[in-house]
Amino acid sequence: MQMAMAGTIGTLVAHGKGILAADESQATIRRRFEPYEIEPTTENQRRYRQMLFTTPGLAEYISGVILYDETLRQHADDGRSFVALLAANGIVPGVKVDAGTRPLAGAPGESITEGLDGLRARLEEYRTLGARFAKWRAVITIGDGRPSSYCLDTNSHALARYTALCQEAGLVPIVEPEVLMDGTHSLERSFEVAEATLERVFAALRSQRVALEHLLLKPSMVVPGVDSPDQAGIQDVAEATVRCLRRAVPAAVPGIVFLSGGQDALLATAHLNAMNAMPAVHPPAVHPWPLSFSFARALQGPALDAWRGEPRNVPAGQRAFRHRARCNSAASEGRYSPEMEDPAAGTFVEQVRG
Ligand code: 5MM
Repeated sequence: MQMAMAGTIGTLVAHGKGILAADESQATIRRRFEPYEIEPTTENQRRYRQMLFTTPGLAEYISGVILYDETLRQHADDGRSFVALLAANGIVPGVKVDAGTRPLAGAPGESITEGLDGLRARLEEYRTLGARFAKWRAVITIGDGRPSSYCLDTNSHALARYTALCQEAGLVPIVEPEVLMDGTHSLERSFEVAEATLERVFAALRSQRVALEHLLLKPSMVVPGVDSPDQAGIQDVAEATVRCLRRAVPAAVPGIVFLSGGQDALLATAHLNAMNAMPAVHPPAVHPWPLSFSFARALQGPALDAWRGEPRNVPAGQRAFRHRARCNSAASEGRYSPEMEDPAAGTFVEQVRG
């Protein structure tokens, strides 16, 4: 079991590769489709995911895909299950196993992620269906009096319960404590909350006898609130994020794959790249763990924008998707440059050059 998990982790964090998060729940995919007036039918969701998963050359940049329960059971037009299709291309199928967030009793404005009831049996089924890794997302908000210590503890406890059950079932757990970007908070406040969150999460993991060597961490980058008057530069974000991770994440963890959290797609790539190309800050330029990506919006956004639900736009959607996958692959090795973007991204090139 442990050998198998180590093998899966090695594949997921292979050099120059990252993970596509395509595990949007019904409510989330409805929100993503809405601006394009795409009906969120089961068939449209299947066609959208098929476009992503059949993108030519994807396996060069993408090592794994996180699926939603329904997608894990769906098939491509050629009759192959999505799981079989991905596996045939050397891409590891994974699955979101949490049941989403609900209000945390006694903590107004905070949430707890549910889904522990019956999880052991569900993990068995997911394994049989071909999943090799799993994901559970906890959501932490920053605001007046938030996050509460109570919220950090209950979410860390649930994350650790999930992680222990995954390891028992031989599925690699991705541990995702997302600190939301919503708010007016500063970069410093974001740092404090990220550090406190990671400390609680790793304390809970240890107390629940989890093997740190057999999990992947999926954290947020340390960024100021989206409405903060003091936005941070690319280097500031990269340095704050790496400093925070170095303080809170044990070196035994075999890989860190960031979420994008609603950042502009190109900026998320630039942040990841800056972290992987910072010899001047932390010589030598080697971090204790590979730093890669497990993006949803920052990988899919431009593809969805090109596709717009139209069959004739599939090639354009796949081009846009492959392009972002390629740029993020380069960023995971610190060799991304804004020149890799289209001429249409000229403004961004100038912004990065400063
Ligand atoms: C794809 O979205 C994932 C599931 O969200 P819901 O359960 O709310 O539908 C989400 O966990 C996602 O994997 C991460 O947040 C990363 O996505 P971003 O867009 O932040 O990179």
